[in-house]
Amino acid sequence: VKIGVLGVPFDKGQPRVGVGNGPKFIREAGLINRLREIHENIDVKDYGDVQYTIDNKISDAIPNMKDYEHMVPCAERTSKSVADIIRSGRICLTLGGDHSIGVATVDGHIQAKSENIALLWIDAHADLNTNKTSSTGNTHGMPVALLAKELSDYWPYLPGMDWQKPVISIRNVAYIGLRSVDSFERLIIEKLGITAFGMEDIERYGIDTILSMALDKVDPERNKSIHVSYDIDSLDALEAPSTGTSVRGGLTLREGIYIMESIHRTGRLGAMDLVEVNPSIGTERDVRTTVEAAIHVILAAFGHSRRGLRPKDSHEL
Ligand code: DIR
Ligand code: MN
Ligand code: MN
Ligand code: MN
Repeated sequence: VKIGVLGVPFDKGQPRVGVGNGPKFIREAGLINRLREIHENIDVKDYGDVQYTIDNKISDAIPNMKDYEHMVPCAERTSKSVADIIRSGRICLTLGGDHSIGVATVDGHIQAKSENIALLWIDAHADLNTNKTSSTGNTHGMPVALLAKELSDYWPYLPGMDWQKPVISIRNVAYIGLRSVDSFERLIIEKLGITAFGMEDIERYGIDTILSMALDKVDPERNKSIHVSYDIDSLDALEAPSTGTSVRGGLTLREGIYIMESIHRTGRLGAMDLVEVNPSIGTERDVRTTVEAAIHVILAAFGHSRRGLRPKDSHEL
């Protein structure tokens, strides 16, 4: 397994400072070496952090899209980096930063793999607002709406975003973990029949069944490259307190890990984002809890086994 790690220390998609330090804290907790320790066939390359410069040509700010002139150049750089990493034969692991970067990582994945991808959006929130429906103007609440073909008519012309095609059909998107959905988002989910599993569905069916149901919808032939965009606030606020918009009643860490163990078993993970870890929120202990949760979820995605791995030459014992 070849992995490319990319940091996107972007925090302008939401109001709280600190989420830009997510990549730094996750790396400092030993992510790269812990990935290498999963087993000897793992090849990890760290591509460092995406740099961008604010685009002064974007003078016409878009109504109700905060810091648009920051979001655009960061997204363009991120998309290119993700596409390059995937083209070089690696699974791209992007560390956020806030979830507005999901536009760019999914776009990059689609650019690199011309075939359809299946997108799993693991989140307490639907991130399905347009600038017309958002009550906050925060772009971390908008990435899925920017990506979906079916919603492209509902956006104004977005200067500087011409490279970004709303290429994914919303039929290829499944949500898991929803429990804080705005009323317009709910309307869109119902109108378009989007595959969306809220916490009550997980309660009812269990996480294993939910995952099969999700893949039956977005990847029925089990042949797509899978993109998992994992918002750490999908986990319960007790499991991941250091995040900007935590919501109680979420996934346990066990369910959160199980999702990625299952996706690993498909052998078709193409890219994963781990976003919204904010080390400036909560106590030192909260930060440690959250960063460790993020790392456990990531390690599961790349084959870490909770039952332990057999030693390589165990047949000789
Ligand atoms: C809300 C909150 N739906 C918004 N979104 C969050 O601002 O659009 N996304 N917290 O992660
Ligand atoms: Mn999100
Ligand atoms: Mn969220
Ligand atoms: Mn968010």
